[in-house]
Amino acid sequence: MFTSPTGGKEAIRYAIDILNKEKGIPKKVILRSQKITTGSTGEPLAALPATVRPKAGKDRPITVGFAQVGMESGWRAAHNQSVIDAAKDMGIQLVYENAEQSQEKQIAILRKFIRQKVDVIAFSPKTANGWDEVLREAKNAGIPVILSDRKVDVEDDTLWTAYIGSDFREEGRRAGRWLTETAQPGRNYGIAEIQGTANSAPATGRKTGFEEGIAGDNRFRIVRSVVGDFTKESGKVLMRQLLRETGGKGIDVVYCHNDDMALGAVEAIEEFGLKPGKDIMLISVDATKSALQALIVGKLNFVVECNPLLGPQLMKAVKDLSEGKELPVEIITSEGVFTQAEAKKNISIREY
Ligand code: GYE
Repeated sequence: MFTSPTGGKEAIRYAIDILNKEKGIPKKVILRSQKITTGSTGEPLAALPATVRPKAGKDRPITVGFAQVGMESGWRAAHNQSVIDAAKDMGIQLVYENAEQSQEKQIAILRKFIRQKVDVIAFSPKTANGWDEVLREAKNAGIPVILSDRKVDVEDDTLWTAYIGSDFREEGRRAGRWLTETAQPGRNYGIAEIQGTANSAPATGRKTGFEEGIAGDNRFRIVRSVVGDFTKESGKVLMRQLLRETGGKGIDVVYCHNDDMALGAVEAIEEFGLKPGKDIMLISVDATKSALQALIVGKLNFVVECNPLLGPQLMKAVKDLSEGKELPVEIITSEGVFTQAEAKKNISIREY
């Protein structure tokens, strides 16, 4: 049997937080539906995630172990700073480690946090799989885990307490929808896709969503789909390869899963002697300042926002946990899209 939470308590709580002008109010929350089974003597058993342990003393700050995935992009740098600043603002002790794009290192860091008996673990999982064992160890140690920015794919979803981040599939759909709405009628378009890190939640979601966004429109065909790693270098190298393989023919649009790869692709297209944004259209995701600047000068054509400023929502979730509140299973952040006109209007107020 599964519970279906009404959301009344949470609605009032968030309304009070909004009135109190609390930081980190999410755009959308999804509540956890609990699986109820019966125990050996027939008593109902709810499968629950770990909850934060009672505080040893009132004056001891909450300790959060944060395992960052790497420093691969402008988005990641903004995300990183947002987490560090929010911990400081909210008086939360942050134990920070960076896994430098290695899942092995990230797992070792989580084990170190478990040994250190932190109150809460938060991390941005590099890829979706391979976390069941270490998350089981965290749950057995009674340490709640909050997923920041990327989800995991595990057998038992009570191994993590909450996910705070974006709807990547919707980001992909927004990119695809813009293309169908602005492309010329009756013309065929060859699309090259430069994906983010293989098996990472953003790459999987953005790929699926984009295909959904252009589905049924026979003007579009994805002629190449290659795998990068969200770095500018990977975008440049892969775009060079695509241009070499095709002689620059048959690729009308490049859809990049993040800005850094798109800006790398721009450089490769210019090197090849073509005009990015004109000879070849480019669509990107993240909406960092450098991408909006490229959009303004016409080297990119459309940018979908992915909000990296998740720190306040993460630390508010930690605070709510420490006060014994139950967290929503998903806390989705708000984000939009940018055409060249919107980039010109907003560039000066962008925080990252
Ligand atoms: O799009 C990219 C970063 O996980 C949403 O990872 C994040 C992605 C983001 O390297 O720039």
